[in-house]
Amino acid sequence: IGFVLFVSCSSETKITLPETDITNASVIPKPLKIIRSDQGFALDKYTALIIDDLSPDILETGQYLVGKIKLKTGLTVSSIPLNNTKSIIRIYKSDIKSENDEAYELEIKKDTINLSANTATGIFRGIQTIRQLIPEMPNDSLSSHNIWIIPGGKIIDEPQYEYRSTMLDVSRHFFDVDYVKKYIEVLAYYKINILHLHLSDDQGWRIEIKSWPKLTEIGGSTEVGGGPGGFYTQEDYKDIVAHAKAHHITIVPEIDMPGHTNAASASYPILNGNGQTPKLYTGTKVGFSTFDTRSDTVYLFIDDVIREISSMTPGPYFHIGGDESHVTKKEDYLYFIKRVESIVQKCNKRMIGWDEVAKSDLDSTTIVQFWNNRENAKLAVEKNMKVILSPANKAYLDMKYDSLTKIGYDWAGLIPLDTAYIWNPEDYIPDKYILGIDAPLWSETFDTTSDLELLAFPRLIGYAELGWTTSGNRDWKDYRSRLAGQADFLKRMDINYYRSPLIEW
Ligand code: TNX
Repeated sequence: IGFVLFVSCSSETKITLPETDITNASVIPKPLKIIRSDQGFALDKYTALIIDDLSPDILETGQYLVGKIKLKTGLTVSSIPLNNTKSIIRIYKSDIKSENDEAYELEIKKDTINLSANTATGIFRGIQTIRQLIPEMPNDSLSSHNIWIIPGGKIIDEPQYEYRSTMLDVSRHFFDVDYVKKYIEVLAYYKINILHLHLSDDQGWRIEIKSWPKLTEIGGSTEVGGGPGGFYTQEDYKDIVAHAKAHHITIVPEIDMPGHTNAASASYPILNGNGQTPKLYTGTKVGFSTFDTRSDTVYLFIDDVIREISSMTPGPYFHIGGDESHVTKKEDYLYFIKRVESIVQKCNKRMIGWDEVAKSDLDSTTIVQFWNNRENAKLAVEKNMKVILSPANKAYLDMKYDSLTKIGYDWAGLIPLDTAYIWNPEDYIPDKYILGIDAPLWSETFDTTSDLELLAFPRLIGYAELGWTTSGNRDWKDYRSRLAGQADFLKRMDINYYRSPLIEW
């Protein structure tokens, strides 16, 4: 959307009026309630931002908004009203009705924007909505100086699910701290609140463990295709966690085991228990490695790994993988998963595992991530466990869009934009068991950030909406036009994306 053109009755003069219908705005995810008022707010060089709260986390969100307005419009919003100030953005904590921690209310009037929430996170989510409502271009026919008209009305909003995630596989190919930080900034814009990092696999161990230094020295030294690999030092990891936290995003670390552990065993051969030192692996096969599940040393090792990572991870979750352990005996697998669960709990984290873990005798607080096997998801529900949905044929970011996509896989099918968007988590399991959704991006088939982005965008934007917006508020046609409205943002962020022919970009 841009500006609506009105031709006046006296014919000659053409006046450009701004779009003032807030229900036409390209906001993603679609908010819970939008009420239009048609009284646009004028953002200009005199606009001030007033924060009625002294807590540092709220003040920080205000600073963040000032920075983002500057980036998009060039305007420096003042923190005190100026002589000519006619419009004020007000941020404050208040008792809004919702009990959801991420809920916010936004009221946009002619001279004021009121953004309120019960928490800094709610404010932060609301700020993303404000950012998306600011038009790309100023409307200079209204005044001698530039004015960005924000459409007026009221938005009452909160997410449907508390876990709205994407996973990045930094093991098959490594992506550095600066890139992950940029990625986090884009996720935040679409109100995604979890970044799941797949930190270990057969091809690479990517996180420094002080008590087992060879993991990164050896296990981090290569990747699929034989490239140089890499790893995060603990300082790097803390840096990522802090950047995520500043964007109200939780990092979920994953150490995949007992399968997918070739890089670990190549670093410390004692872990596989078969008396052999495996070579570093740079191929793309899965399911050939396993830890020795009956070795106490293995559990000492896992204890150290989970403890060191947990101590740097403020979020409540620890993902232990558990998928495709094809060379681990069934009883060994079940025993292993249960024993690892107790280690995770000892470190005060809630365990997450890929759906195979549901077969083990686990605590109902443990979370099952459905990716492939519906029986496993059913088992989880029977055990009263919460489930994260990642159905591979709908939510896998590494599947090709169509047969022409140069990278990606198609083992779970092709996933064009409509297939990615048009499905309901509730069609898989009853709503009360759904913690949320996670869209995984496995990285076997690409090694550049431009290819990474081509697979992630724009599908990830649709998964952000699936996690936030209720099914009654989702509509493919309406989404299509709002998605077209994201092109300017993606361009500004220098994000590569697939120009799907289904969208009128
Ligand atoms: C299956 S999904 C895997 C990954 C692969 C992916 C490729 C899952 C839990 N395991 O190891 O990278 O397929 O699409």
